[in-house]
Amino acid sequence: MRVLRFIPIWAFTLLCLMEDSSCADDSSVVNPCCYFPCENGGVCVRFGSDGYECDCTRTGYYGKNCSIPDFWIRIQLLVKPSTDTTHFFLTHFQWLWDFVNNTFLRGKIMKLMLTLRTHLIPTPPTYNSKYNYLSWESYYNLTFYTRLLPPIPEDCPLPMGTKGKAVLPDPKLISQHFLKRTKFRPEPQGTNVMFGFMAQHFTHMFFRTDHILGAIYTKALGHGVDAGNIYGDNLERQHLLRLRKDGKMKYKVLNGEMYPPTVLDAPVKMYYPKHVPDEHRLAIGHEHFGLVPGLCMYATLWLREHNRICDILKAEHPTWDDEQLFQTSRLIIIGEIIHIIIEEYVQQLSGYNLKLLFDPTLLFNEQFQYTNRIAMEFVQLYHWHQLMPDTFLIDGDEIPLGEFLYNTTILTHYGIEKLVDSFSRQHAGQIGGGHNSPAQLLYVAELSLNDSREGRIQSFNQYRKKFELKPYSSFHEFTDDEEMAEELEELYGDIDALEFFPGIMLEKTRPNSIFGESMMEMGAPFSLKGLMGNAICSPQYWKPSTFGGETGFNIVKTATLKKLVCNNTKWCPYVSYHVPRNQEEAEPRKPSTEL
Ligand code: FL2
Repeated sequence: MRVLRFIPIWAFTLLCLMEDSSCADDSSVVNPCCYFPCENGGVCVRFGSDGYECDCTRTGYYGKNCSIPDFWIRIQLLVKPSTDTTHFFLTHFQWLWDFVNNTFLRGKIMKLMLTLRTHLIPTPPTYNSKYNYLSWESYYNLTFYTRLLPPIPEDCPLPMGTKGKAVLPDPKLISQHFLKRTKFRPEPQGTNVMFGFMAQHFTHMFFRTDHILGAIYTKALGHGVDAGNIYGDNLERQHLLRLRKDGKMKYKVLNGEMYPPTVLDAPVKMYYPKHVPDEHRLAIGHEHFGLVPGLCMYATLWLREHNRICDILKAEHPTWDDEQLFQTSRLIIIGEIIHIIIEEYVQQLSGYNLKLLFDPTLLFNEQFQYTNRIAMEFVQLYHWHQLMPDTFLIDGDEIPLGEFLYNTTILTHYGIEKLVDSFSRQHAGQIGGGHNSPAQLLYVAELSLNDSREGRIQSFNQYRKKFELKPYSSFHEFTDDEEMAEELEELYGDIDALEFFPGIMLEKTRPNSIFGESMMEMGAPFSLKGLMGNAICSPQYWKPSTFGGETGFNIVKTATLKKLVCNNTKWCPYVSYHVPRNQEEAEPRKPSTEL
């Protein structure tokens, strides 16, 4: 078998040499893997110049292209409800969920969702943007983002493989024509600007593309929730930001309140416009966070929370040194972040009536690996600039987006309470459906599209299949916007050539929802694997001693956004990830309001 396979190549080479022709041997032969022939997770391996084999091992399918389901898969396919059915069920029947949420069923269903979702993420990680086959380098080298699907082979005849046009559309055209906001469209689930800044603050700890090395590399080697946006993503930066006393972070006191230090006190690299003097340059874990007041607000809140926890730990452990107080506080902060993200942030995002539960013990009897690697596809789908409004309404003032960004005085001018209150009351924009990205931020979408081409990311429909969704058969099925469907068809030529990024952003939204089916069904597995795959969720770590005892463990287990704010402010503003839903929430808050 082996020998036979090599004869044609050998013969071909000889022929080449004898004929003395240019041996640009296979220019006429298309790499068969460019057709993406292997279905259901089968791996395409090229043999000879025009042969291929699909490795269907443990996919549950067999046949030349892994297209025939075995007995068990057949049964599963029969009983499995569609994702749209499941979604409808989870977002309706409030009375049923009111019951479920108060029984053991809440944990059971949460466990089922966690396992079903996280099983879609390969672990250990597989490909990266340089290797479309398994390699030690790809597994071991943490400077790469990983990839769920391998890159489109370099030698394919067309940019998307074998389908679509010879030239992909200009990124500027995509952004200007399909993404650019025409009129602000509020997000129908009631998501607010407070959520928008949390999304940005949270994700930028693990989305840190290294633009010097290229789009396929990351600077965040923690590959998950490590709070590197608070403490810095390397030891040197962390030490510059630390007070080196009682485990605390450096800070500055202004109007009797704690704020981040300036670069004069904590000399770390920060990006600011040239005209900003050093005494106004705040020093924060992430070098870009000084540019956006909403991010400075979260940075201040987490700084205060860290130092507050240090006080609590020190009171119980007077013998602990600075290092132990710092390290333990950091673990508590990471726990709080995961808790708030799952039970409040993802809750808001999902629109589910099931009350989401953060309880790592749910997975202790399951096959689950406590590792995570950030995927380039996750980076691509999390471009949610549509959330940003055109104008911020803060304490009666109207501040256009353009004057809000790069403004270093807003934070201390209004103070944390008024910013939280205003951001929590203001509607965010709808993410899905197109025509809702602020013009000032379109360049980011263009960069993202360029990155996706540099990484040779496979088509949107390929990813639909990877996440067990039905591939779209036409642009009209993909979007209800007739004009958009026709224009996209004109630009891409074939629905199977539609790129991942425009696909995920422009897909029709679900009724009254923040975005479409694909963003949700693809985002959730990445997100939940990253949150639950954290070391602190493992059986070795998830115990009181890790967090300095029951006190710290309870802080993690009962963390809320409201406590994060109100334990660290003088008065308690309206604080939530959704705009007020009733009269009581809409009631104005004053400096006298207590937690
Ligand atoms: C995109 C999607 C999610 C998170 C980040 C980006 C997301 C995560 C989980 C869920 C829904 C999402 C649902 C609630 C889930 O499966 O929970 F949209 C168990």
